[in-house]
Amino acid sequence: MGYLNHQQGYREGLLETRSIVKNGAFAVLTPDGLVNNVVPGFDDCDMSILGSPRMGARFVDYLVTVKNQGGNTQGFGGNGVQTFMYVVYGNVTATVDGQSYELAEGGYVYVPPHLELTFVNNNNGEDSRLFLYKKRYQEAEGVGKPEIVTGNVNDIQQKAYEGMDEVLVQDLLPADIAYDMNFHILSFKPGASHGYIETHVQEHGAYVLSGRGMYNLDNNWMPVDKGDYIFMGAYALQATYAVGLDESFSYIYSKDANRDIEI
Ligand code: UGY
Ligand code: MN
Repeated sequence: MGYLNHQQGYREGLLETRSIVKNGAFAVLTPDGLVNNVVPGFDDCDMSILGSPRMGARFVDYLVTVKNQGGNTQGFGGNGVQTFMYVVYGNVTATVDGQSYELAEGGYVYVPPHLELTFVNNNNGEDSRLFLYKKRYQEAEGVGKPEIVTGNVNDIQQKAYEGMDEVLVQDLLPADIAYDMNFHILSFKPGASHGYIETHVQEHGAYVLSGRGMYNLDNNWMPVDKGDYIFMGAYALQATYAVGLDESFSYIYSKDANRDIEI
Protein backbone atom coordinates (compact mmCIF):
# COMPACT_ATOMS: atom_id res chain seq x y z
CA MET A 1 0.00 0.00 0.00
CA GLY A 2 1.15 3.51 -0.71
CA TYR A 3 -0.92 5.67 1.64
CA LEU A 4 -0.02 8.85 -0.24
CA ASN A 5 -1.34 7.58 -3.57
CA HIS A 6 -4.32 5.78 -1.96
CA GLN A 7 -3.29 2.49 -3.58
CA GLN A 8 -4.36 -0.60 -1.66
CA GLY A 9 -4.40 -4.31 -2.40
CA TYR A 10 -2.60 -6.21 -5.15
CA ARG A 11 -0.96 -4.43 -8.04
CA GLU A 12 -1.52 -5.16 -11.71
CA GLY A 13 2.20 -5.54 -12.35
CA LEU A 14 5.31 -6.61 -10.49
CA LEU A 15 6.39 -5.04 -7.22
CA GLU A 16 9.07 -2.50 -8.10
CA THR A 17 10.38 0.82 -6.87
CA ARG A 18 12.87 3.60 -7.62
CA SER A 19 13.55 3.98 -3.89
CA ILE A 20 17.05 3.14 -2.71
CA VAL A 21 18.62 3.35 0.74
CA LYS A 22 22.37 3.11 1.38
CA ASN A 23 22.50 3.64 5.12
CA GLY A 24 25.02 6.31 6.10
CA ALA A 25 25.58 7.30 2.46
CA PHE A 26 22.47 8.37 0.55
CA ALA A 27 18.82 7.53 -0.07
CA VAL A 28 15.98 8.26 -2.46
CA LEU A 29 12.50 7.66 -1.01
CA THR A 30 9.60 7.78 -3.45
CA PRO A 31 6.07 8.55 -2.16
CA ASP A 32 4.77 5.12 -3.18
CA GLY A 33 6.63 3.25 -0.43
CA LEU A 34 6.16 5.69 2.44
CA VAL A 35 4.16 4.49 5.43
CA ASN A 36 2.15 6.36 8.02
CA ASN A 37 3.92 6.69 11.38
CA VAL A 38 2.17 7.62 14.62
CA VAL A 39 4.17 10.29 16.46
CA PRO A 40 3.02 11.45 19.93
CA GLY A 41 1.88 15.08 19.97
CA PHE A 42 0.69 15.08 16.35
CA ASP A 43 -3.09 14.73 16.12
CA ASP A 44 -5.06 14.00 12.97
CA CYS A 45 -1.82 13.97 10.98
CA ASP A 46 -0.47 11.36 8.56
CA MET A 47 3.29 11.36 9.08
CA SER A 48 6.17 9.73 7.29
CA ILE A 49 9.59 9.91 8.89
CA LEU A 50 12.08 10.47 6.07
CA GLY A 51 15.78 11.06 6.82
CA SER A 52 16.70 10.23 10.42
CA PRO A 53 19.66 9.12 12.56
CA ARG A 54 18.65 5.52 11.71
CA MET A 55 19.71 6.37 8.15
CA GLY A 56 22.89 8.20 9.20
CA ALA A 57 21.48 11.73 9.33
CA ARG A 58 22.02 14.04 12.32
CA PHE A 59 18.54 15.46 11.76
CA VAL A 60 15.01 14.15 11.25
CA ASP A 61 12.81 15.10 8.29
CA TYR A 62 9.09 14.37 8.10
CA LEU A 63 6.39 14.62 5.46
CA VAL A 64 3.18 15.56 7.27
CA THR A 65 -0.36 15.61 5.91
CA VAL A 66 -2.40 17.65 8.38
CA LYS A 67 -6.10 16.90 8.24
CA ASN A 68 -9.21 18.86 9.25
CA GLN A 69 -8.42 20.51 12.60
CA GLY A 70 -5.22 18.46 13.03
CA GLY A 71 -1.84 19.68 14.18
CA ASN A 72 0.47 19.67 17.18
CA THR A 73 -0.67 21.57 20.27
CA GLN A 74 1.69 19.76 22.62
CA GLY A 75 4.88 21.36 21.24
CA PHE A 76 7.56 20.20 18.80
CA GLY A 77 11.28 20.83 19.42
CA GLY A 78 12.71 23.03 22.16
CA ASN A 79 15.07 21.99 24.94
CA GLY A 80 18.07 22.23 22.59
CA VAL A 81 16.28 21.04 19.43
CA GLN A 82 15.63 23.55 16.65
CA THR A 83 12.79 23.00 14.17
CA PHE A 84 11.75 24.19 10.73
CA MET A 85 8.39 23.89 8.98
CA TYR A 86 7.68 24.49 5.27
CA VAL A 87 4.17 24.45 3.77
CA VAL A 88 4.16 22.35 0.58
CA TYR A 89 0.45 23.15 0.11
CA GLY A 90 -2.49 24.34 2.21
CA ASN A 91 -2.61 26.76 5.12
CA VAL A 92 -1.54 26.34 8.73
CA THR A 93 -1.41 28.57 11.78
CA ALA A 94 1.95 28.15 13.53
CA THR A 95 2.51 29.50 17.04
CA VAL A 96 5.86 30.14 18.70
CA ASP A 97 6.35 31.89 22.03
CA GLY A 98 2.76 33.21 22.05
CA GLN A 99 3.01 34.70 18.55
CA SER A 100 0.97 33.20 15.68
CA TYR A 101 1.96 33.08 12.02
CA GLU A 102 -0.40 32.30 9.14
CA LEU A 103 1.56 30.19 6.67
CA ALA A 104 0.25 29.57 3.15
CA GLU A 105 1.93 27.50 0.41
CA GLY A 106 5.64 28.39 0.34
CA GLY A 107 5.46 29.76 3.89
CA TYR A 108 7.93 28.64 6.52
CA VAL A 109 9.01 29.17 10.10
CA TYR A 110 12.33 28.42 11.80
CA VAL A 111 12.12 27.92 15.56
CA PRO A 112 15.32 28.29 17.64
CA PRO A 113 16.32 25.52 20.07
CA HIS A 114 14.96 27.12 23.25
CA LEU A 115 11.38 27.41 21.89
CA GLU A 116 8.62 24.98 20.88
CA LEU A 117 6.52 25.01 17.74
CA THR A 118 2.78 24.32 17.78
CA PHE A 119 0.48 24.43 14.76
CA VAL A 120 -3.04 23.70 13.56
CA ASN A 121 -4.46 23.19 10.11
CA ASN A 122 -6.31 26.24 8.81
CA ASN A 123 -7.35 25.17 5.32
CA ASN A 124 -11.18 25.15 5.45
CA GLY A 125 -11.35 21.42 6.21
CA GLU A 126 -8.92 20.50 3.40
CA ASP A 127 -5.57 18.81 4.07
CA SER A 128 -2.32 20.76 4.31
CA ARG A 129 1.05 19.19 3.61
CA LEU A 130 4.25 20.10 5.45
CA PHE A 131 7.94 19.34 5.19
CA LEU A 132 9.12 19.33 8.79
CA TYR A 133 12.65 19.18 10.26
CA LYS A 134 14.34 18.94 13.62
CA LYS A 135 18.00 18.93 14.60
CA ARG A 136 19.83 19.32 17.87
CA TYR A 137 21.44 22.76 17.83
CA GLN A 138 25.26 22.75 17.92
CA GLU A 139 26.39 25.42 20.37
CA ALA A 140 29.55 27.42 19.63
CA GLU A 141 31.35 30.08 21.64
CA GLY A 142 30.78 33.74 20.82
CA VAL A 143 28.29 33.26 17.98
CA GLY A 144 25.07 34.75 19.42
CA LYS A 145 21.65 33.10 19.54
CA PRO A 146 19.45 32.17 16.58
CA GLU A 147 16.01 33.81 16.47
CA ILE A 148 12.58 32.95 15.04
CA VAL A 149 12.60 33.37 11.24
CA THR A 150 9.46 33.31 9.13
CA GLY A 151 8.65 34.19 5.53
CA ASN A 152 7.39 32.90 2.21
CA VAL A 153 9.66 31.70 -0.58
CA ASN A 154 7.55 33.68 -3.08
CA ASP A 155 8.94 36.84 -1.45
CA ILE A 156 12.60 35.75 -1.55
CA GLN A 157 14.78 36.83 -4.43
CA GLN A 158 16.25 34.07 -6.60
CA LYS A 159 19.99 34.48 -7.24
CA ALA A 160 22.13 32.90 -9.93
CA TYR A 161 23.89 29.90 -8.37
CA GLU A 162 27.68 29.76 -8.67
CA GLY A 163 27.78 31.78 -11.90
CA MET A 164 24.99 29.85 -13.70
CA ASP A 165 21.90 31.90 -14.71
CA GLU A 166 19.83 28.75 -15.35
CA VAL A 167 20.34 27.55 -11.76
CA LEU A 168 18.68 29.74 -9.13
CA VAL A 169 19.08 29.62 -5.37
CA GLN A 170 17.06 31.05 -2.49
CA ASP A 171 18.35 31.24 1.08
CA LEU A 172 15.57 30.86 3.63
CA LEU A 173 17.55 31.69 6.79
CA PRO A 174 19.99 34.54 7.46
CA ALA A 175 23.69 34.13 6.64
CA ASP A 176 24.52 34.54 10.32
CA ILE A 177 26.99 32.40 12.25
CA ALA A 178 24.45 32.06 15.08
CA TYR A 179 22.66 29.47 12.88
CA ASP A 180 24.29 26.04 12.61
CA MET A 181 22.32 25.19 9.46
CA ASN A 182 20.36 26.80 6.64
CA PHE A 183 17.51 25.92 4.30
CA HIS A 184 17.76 26.68 0.57
CA ILE A 185 15.74 26.08 -2.58
CA LEU A 186 17.69 25.23 -5.74
CA SER A 187 15.83 25.47 -9.09
CA PHE A 188 17.37 24.09 -12.29
CA LYS A 189 15.86 25.03 -15.67
CA PRO A 190 15.48 21.96 -17.94
CA GLY A 191 18.98 21.02 -19.15
CA ALA A 192 20.77 22.92 -16.37
CA SER A 193 23.07 21.13 -13.96
CA HIS A 194 25.48 21.57 -11.09
CA GLY A 195 28.88 22.88 -12.24
CA TYR A 196 30.71 19.94 -10.62
CA ILE A 197 30.04 16.84 -8.58
CA GLU A 198 30.09 18.06 -4.99
CA THR A 199 31.97 16.23 -2.25
CA HIS A 200 31.45 17.85 1.15
CA VAL A 201 31.09 17.00 4.78
CA GLN A 202 27.70 18.69 5.18
CA GLU A 203 24.56 16.53 5.07
CA HIS A 204 21.38 17.33 3.14
CA GLY A 205 17.76 16.27 3.39
CA ALA A 206 15.98 17.39 0.21
CA TYR A 207 12.30 17.32 -0.80
CA VAL A 208 11.55 17.71 -4.53
CA LEU A 209 8.99 20.48 -5.08
CA SER A 210 8.73 20.42 -8.88
CA GLY A 211 10.05 18.87 -12.08
CA ARG A 212 12.42 15.98 -12.64
CA GLY A 213 16.12 15.36 -12.62
CA MET A 214 18.81 12.74 -13.05
CA TYR A 215 20.66 12.76 -9.76
CA ASN A 216 24.15 11.46 -9.15
CA LEU A 217 24.51 10.00 -5.66
CA ASP A 218 27.90 8.39 -5.05
CA ASN A 219 28.28 8.01 -8.83
CA ASN A 220 24.95 6.24 -9.29
CA TRP A 221 22.75 8.22 -11.68
CA MET A 222 19.09 7.89 -10.83
CA PRO A 223 15.86 9.60 -11.89
CA VAL A 224 14.10 11.70 -9.27
CA ASP A 225 10.67 13.26 -9.48
CA LYS A 226 8.39 15.74 -7.73
CA GLY A 227 7.46 14.36 -4.29
CA ASP A 228 10.66 12.31 -3.87
CA TYR A 229 12.89 12.72 -0.83
CA ILE A 230 16.70 12.58 -1.10
CA PHE A 231 19.14 12.11 1.77
CA MET A 232 22.77 12.95 1.08
CA GLY A 233 25.10 11.91 3.88
CA ALA A 234 28.50 13.39 4.73
CA TYR A 235 30.81 13.25 1.68
CA ALA A 236 28.12 11.67 -0.55
CA LEU A 237 29.01 12.59 -4.13
CA GLN A 238 26.14 14.67 -5.48
CA ALA A 239 25.05 16.58 -8.58
CA THR A 240 22.08 16.72 -10.93
CA TYR A 241 20.96 17.42 -14.48
CA ALA A 242 17.41 18.79 -14.74
CA VAL A 243 15.32 16.94 -17.31
CA GLY A 244 11.79 17.59 -18.61
CA LEU A 245 10.44 20.02 -21.15
CA ASP A 246 9.43 23.21 -19.43
CA GLU A 247 9.19 22.80 -15.66
CA SER A 248 12.16 23.66 -13.46
CA PHE A 249 13.52 20.88 -11.26
CA SER A 250 13.52 22.37 -7.78
CA TYR A 251 14.02 21.11 -4.27
CA ILE A 252 14.10 22.50 -0.76
CA TYR A 253 17.00 21.22 1.33
CA SER A 254 18.80 21.65 4.62
CA LYS A 255 22.54 22.06 4.96
CA ASP A 256 24.56 22.21 8.16
CA ALA A 257 26.74 25.32 8.32
CA ASN A 258 29.01 27.55 10.40
CA ARG A 259 30.41 24.90 12.75
CA ASP A 260 33.63 22.93 13.17
CA ILE A 261 33.43 19.14 13.28
CA GLU A 262 33.36 17.82 16.84
CA ILE A 263 35.88 15.14 17.84
O1 UGY B 1 24.45 23.71 -1.19
C1 UGY B 1 24.75 22.62 -1.61
O2 UGY B 1 25.64 21.95 -1.11
C2 UGY B 1 23.96 22.06 -2.81
N1 UGY B 1 24.47 22.65 -4.02
N2 UGY B 1 23.98 20.63 -2.88
C3 UGY B 1 23.15 19.94 -3.69
O3 UGY B 1 22.35 20.55 -4.44
N3 UGY B 1 23.21 18.62 -3.68
MN1 MN C 1 25.56 19.82 -1.54
